[in-house]
Amino acid sequence: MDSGSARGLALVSGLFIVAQLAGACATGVTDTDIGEDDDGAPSGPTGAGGAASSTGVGRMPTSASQSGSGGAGTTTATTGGMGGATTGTTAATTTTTTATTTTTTATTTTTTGGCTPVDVVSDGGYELGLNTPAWTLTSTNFGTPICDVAGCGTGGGTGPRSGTFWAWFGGEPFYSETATTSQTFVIPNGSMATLEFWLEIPVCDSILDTFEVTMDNTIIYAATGGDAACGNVGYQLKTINVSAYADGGQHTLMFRGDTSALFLSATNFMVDDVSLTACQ
Ligand SMILES: [Ca+2]
Repeated sequence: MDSGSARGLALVSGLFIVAQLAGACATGVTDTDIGEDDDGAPSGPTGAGGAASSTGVGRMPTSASQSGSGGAGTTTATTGGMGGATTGTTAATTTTTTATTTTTTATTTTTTGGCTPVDVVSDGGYELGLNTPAWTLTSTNFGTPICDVAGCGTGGGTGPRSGTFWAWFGGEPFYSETATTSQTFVIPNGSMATLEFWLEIPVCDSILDTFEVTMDNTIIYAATGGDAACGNVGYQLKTINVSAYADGGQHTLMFRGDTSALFLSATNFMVDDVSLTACQ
């Protein structure tokens, strides 16, 4: 009797687990919706149930009802909490890298001998919103490259790496799109300067699509729609030595995406958490 009851109980439990798994699979289908509808209707977090058509990777048209320029306080808070980037001289970008970078801070600070690291980029996390005054913004189709999830969707990617906003280059399945964010600042005269930014390329359409980072119109980083990172969800840190520009003069940093719609899909270059750290 007892063993029979136990088996019966096990069978019921097993059926319950199967039912749970089936439920989990059904939920997973919803999650396969990797982008936004292009019809302008907010799809919301529920998505379209995983149709996964080629248009699903595009960006929603920017609407006028965006939440706008909130979040400045968030930027300040996260920057203050960081303490140092990969080189240890950066005032950091986001809380998620804190564990990695904190350990290098003390070392580098001492080895640079009196260097006072300063991040010359304003609003490097784009948290001042869709029309952040810290950056000069252009976009052929969307008015601004700056996105939040509510306005743009995620294009198959993470969305913001930190905070609420990030810069999305591309995202247009049917038309050519050129988008830029640029900023001019003075890089102190010193021995070193390091540019860091986080890049994600969750979807690619064509190798002809390009992403470039320039300093004074000189390309210092480039990727294409044929990049090895295409299709990878998750931001990757890019670190570029820009010490050649540490001369006390003004310099202009630009992020630029040029994407076509060759195969009627989108290439999505996502950028967040930009910093340029120099000694002064
Ligand atoms: Ca951000």
